Amino acid sequence: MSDMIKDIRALEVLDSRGNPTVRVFMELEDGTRVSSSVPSGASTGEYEACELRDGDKKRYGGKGVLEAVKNVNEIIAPALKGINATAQLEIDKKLIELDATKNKEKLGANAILGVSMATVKAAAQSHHLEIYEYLGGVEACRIPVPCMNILNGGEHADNSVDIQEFMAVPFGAPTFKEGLRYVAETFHTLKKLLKDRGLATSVGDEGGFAPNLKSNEEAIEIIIEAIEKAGYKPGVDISIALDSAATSFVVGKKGMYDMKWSKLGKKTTDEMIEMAKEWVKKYPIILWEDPLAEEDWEGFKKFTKELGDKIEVVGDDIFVTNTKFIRRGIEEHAANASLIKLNQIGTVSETVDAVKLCYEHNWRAFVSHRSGETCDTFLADFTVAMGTGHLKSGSASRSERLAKYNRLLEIEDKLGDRAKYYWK
Ligand code: 2PG
Ligand code: MG
Repeated sequence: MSDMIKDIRALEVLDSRGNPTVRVFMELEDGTRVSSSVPSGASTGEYEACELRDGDKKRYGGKGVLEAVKNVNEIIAPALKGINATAQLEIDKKLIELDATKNKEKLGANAILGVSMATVKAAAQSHHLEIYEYLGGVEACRIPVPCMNILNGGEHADNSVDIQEFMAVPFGAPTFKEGLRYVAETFHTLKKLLKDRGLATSVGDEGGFAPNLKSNEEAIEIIIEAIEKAGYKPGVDISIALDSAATSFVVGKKGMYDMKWSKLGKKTTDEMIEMAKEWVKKYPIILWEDPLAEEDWEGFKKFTKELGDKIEVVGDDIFVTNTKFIRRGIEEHAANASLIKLNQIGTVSETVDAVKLCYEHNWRAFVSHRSGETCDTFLADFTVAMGTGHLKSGSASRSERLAKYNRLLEIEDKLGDRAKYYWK
């Protein structure tokens, strides 16, 4: 029986925010059947691959993806039928050629990625391999440290906190299973602390709490308290990672930021860096993503010069998982790590290229979910296959977030003694 692609079909389904997204079904000649669902961001970088939306205001406020679905069914499916599912590079190349635009705006990166991921899944299943084994081979045994986003702000919540993500990072745990327990317990302790203070315990898009606090620093302080009350040592067992998603703070002219949610007021790039330096001195911060806006390359360089030897400086909106921008970042020392989101670039092979480029230059690669997710767990396998050592998949609530963490528990269990867990 052959692993040739027999059929590809797409369907419009809903993501964790109730917005339409693309699900792709693939069937091989040997009877293998898989499906794959595409996530969607809220705080998106300007140069991300295009997420094709119908724009028909009569359906889902214009967010329908029927065009992308049609592109899979009518353009992509006929072009890929008969190709072996193991020919990932050939298939991804064909998808890029069929689209033939710079940012995948013709077919839609949502259509393309759905097919690209489904191809990996189908090939793995057809050859009786786990996805991480198929993609990563014998080397795939490093389980990532789960950077758990326990407090949400910015564009991901309706509260008074500017920083989009406050993550608890159990880098001192001996295994993934234990690390996940450390931060899940911290999450529950935080809930109790918030409740005791009469603060809201409702959650944001990524499952973290979204209370109205007086300041961003109060958020860090209450998390440190939660870590301690849960029985762990801040900076030893669990550290803190931040994603400012600072592109969402930009106002007026370049290099001006407005931390509007907390009403902290306007800050220049230099003032943002000074604030970060102070926080890094004061708090056990291990990683800082998008401390500045996507167009503030000079600021990123300065930030990295000041703090790059102390913490991991991750670029998300500035690099958008695109080797062109990551390469510039490496040359200009604008960070020391890149965020990795499959749908920012649109195919699995291009995402692998982005990770490899980071490794070649001693950068780290930080794999990420999107704020709009599905229960697809491809991300977990992908992270193990790439051996990135860390990932973020939201909090200890909302099943679409936990689906990835639970899959990692499964992989760690399956790998047994071969599983490795360490931060760096
Ligand atoms: C981010 C992501 C994921 P979004 O900024 O890193 O946490 O958010 O998917 O909204 O871009
Ligand atoms: Mg980000």
